[in-house]
Amino acid sequence: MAYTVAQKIIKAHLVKGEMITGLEIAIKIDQTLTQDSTGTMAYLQFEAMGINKVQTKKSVAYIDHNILQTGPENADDHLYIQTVAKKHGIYFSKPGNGICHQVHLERFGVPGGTLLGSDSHTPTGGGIGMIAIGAGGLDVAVAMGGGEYYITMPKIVKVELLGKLSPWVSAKDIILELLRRLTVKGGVNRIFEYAGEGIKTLSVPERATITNMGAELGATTSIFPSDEITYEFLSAQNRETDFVELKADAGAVYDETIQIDLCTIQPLAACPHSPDKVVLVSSLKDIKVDQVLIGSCTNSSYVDMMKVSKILKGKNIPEEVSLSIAPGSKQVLSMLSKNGGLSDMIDAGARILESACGPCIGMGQAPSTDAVSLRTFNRNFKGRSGTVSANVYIVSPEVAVASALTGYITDPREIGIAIKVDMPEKFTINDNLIISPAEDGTDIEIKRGPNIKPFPKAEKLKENVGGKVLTKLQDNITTDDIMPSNAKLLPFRSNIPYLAEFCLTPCDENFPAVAKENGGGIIIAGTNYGQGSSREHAALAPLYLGIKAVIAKSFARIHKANLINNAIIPLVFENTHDYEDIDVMDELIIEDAAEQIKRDVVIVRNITKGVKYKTLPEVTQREKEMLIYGGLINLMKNKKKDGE
Ligand code: MIC
Ligand code: SF4
Repeated sequence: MAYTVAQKIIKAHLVKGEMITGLEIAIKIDQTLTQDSTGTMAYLQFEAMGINKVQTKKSVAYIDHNILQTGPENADDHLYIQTVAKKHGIYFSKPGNGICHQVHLERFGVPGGTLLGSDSHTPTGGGIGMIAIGAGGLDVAVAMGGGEYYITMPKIVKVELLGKLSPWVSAKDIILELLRRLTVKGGVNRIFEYAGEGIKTLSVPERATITNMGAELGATTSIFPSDEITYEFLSAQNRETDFVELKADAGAVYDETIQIDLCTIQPLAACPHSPDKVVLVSSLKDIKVDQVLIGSCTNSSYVDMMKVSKILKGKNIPEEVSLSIAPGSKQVLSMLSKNGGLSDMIDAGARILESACGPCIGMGQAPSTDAVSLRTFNRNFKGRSGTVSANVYIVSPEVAVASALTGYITDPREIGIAIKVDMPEKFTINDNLIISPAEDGTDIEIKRGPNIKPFPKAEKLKENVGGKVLTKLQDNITTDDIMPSNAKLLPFRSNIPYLAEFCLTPCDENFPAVAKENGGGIIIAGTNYGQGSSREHAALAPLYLGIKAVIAKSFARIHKANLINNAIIPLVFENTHDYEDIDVMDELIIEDAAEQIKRDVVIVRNITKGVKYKTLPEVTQREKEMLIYGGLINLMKNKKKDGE
């Protein structure tokens, strides 16, 4: 039988189920990654499992999100993660070492392997030929403990790249083109597998820019084959022994095919406030720019940074523009500092930021009121920058730097002859910010700061589940809406009672108060509910507020899994018109809930209006059990008790 690259890796890691599209499968996870804003919770859950040492081939804990230390909370959480990592067999990447996805690609990713990360952009690893998937912290904790990871076998989409990009057009424009065509929900339950002669023109970091932003399509993951370009990258990282060749078999069958002729792509931009509002950069040319930010896990590689520094060399940023640059890792920063690239940036007037997520998650650099901000990042959801009135555009490094120089959104083809940067033959390797775990962690004491509060526990499903409709939301609600994360809130990622006070407030200011007054209830939403990040806080905060079910037109993958892990029932309207019928404060009830969930159709009765709605749980057998037993932790406890 002929297999695609993704199928080959899945097959080699298949623990349960069959590789049939739409059916549940379980795969063995080789590597895990966590970052600090989801990591604290993941390690608390790992500790609760009582396993001494991680069972993976490699697990790495990164510190890159909660970097501003304006009080003790973040530093306390970092110390917790550092000590937990040392004790339980996990590598620890210290603050300053860089953004998890960039560093993982450089130092740890292995073609042909599986990677599960508590961050939605984990698919960055697909650039090196891994099946790399983002998940909630609890799923990552289970994988660290040696447990399998469950997904619905996705459709495999072949993305055939033809030809070669024109000068000034870059990898970012390829993924923006896909977002333009498919939208933020176009990738749900799909793996995008890149193929065609065009892939040979893309280096590993460029491939990673594309797989990284596959997350914005809602995809399960994205992947490139592992070829001579992958070998060159690994060899430049002194990791040639990690190389294995991986290509699709002749005659491999894909569920869908998309063709992109690279020669026809032009510089693109995603307009406020969604990564799929993509237009030609040239159509935005009179828009004045206040802020330009270059970096993030999407575009902070050595080559990206060198392009930027070469364009900036000998020039000056105009007085009205603020340009900040965050190289993605210590490796990149160190190489820029040695070859003079960094001084070219500084001399042009750029502010150099720490190698971390920084402004991408609102950790500083919030733009001024009503500002236009151009970013090489991957998400431009309203308010994510820290300034609700800001207009954020997502662009390539080339567009960002050209615009920073002119002060207006600029098609870089207008500023002269394109510069070329080659991949280095050897990267500078210095892993002194990566701390190895202890051989024997028995005597390591875990340091827990006062910021760590117990997390809410889900309960066994009651016979009748009901409550008032607390809020009614539109399409494409993001996890940034459900659980806002900015510099003020991120330090409280291990304090759910505090965070719950802000749950859904960007959409409905009174939501936490109304939820409390009514002793919890039900959320009604449109399509693609919970798109964006992997943060399980977007399920834990609603759990704390007593949310029993979310009834939506459709759900985003990771958020739906997080709801189920925490026993909040996700239900999909069979008839989307029923959405219109429901009003806030209607009293809904699901009678005989467990039996209904088992039968795959759940009738929701609207007591206030005296009508019934047919909804579909769209869950697997295992997920049904989770909902009935009260979430993943309770299910695991029960299975242990039963000796399974
Ligand atoms: C994001 O880009 O939204 C984040 C912050 O990296 C999140 C993780 C988090 O909320 O901590 C993600 O992408 O999963
Ligand atoms: Fe960090 Fe932004 Fe990447 Fe999320 S998207 S991991 S916040 S750089």
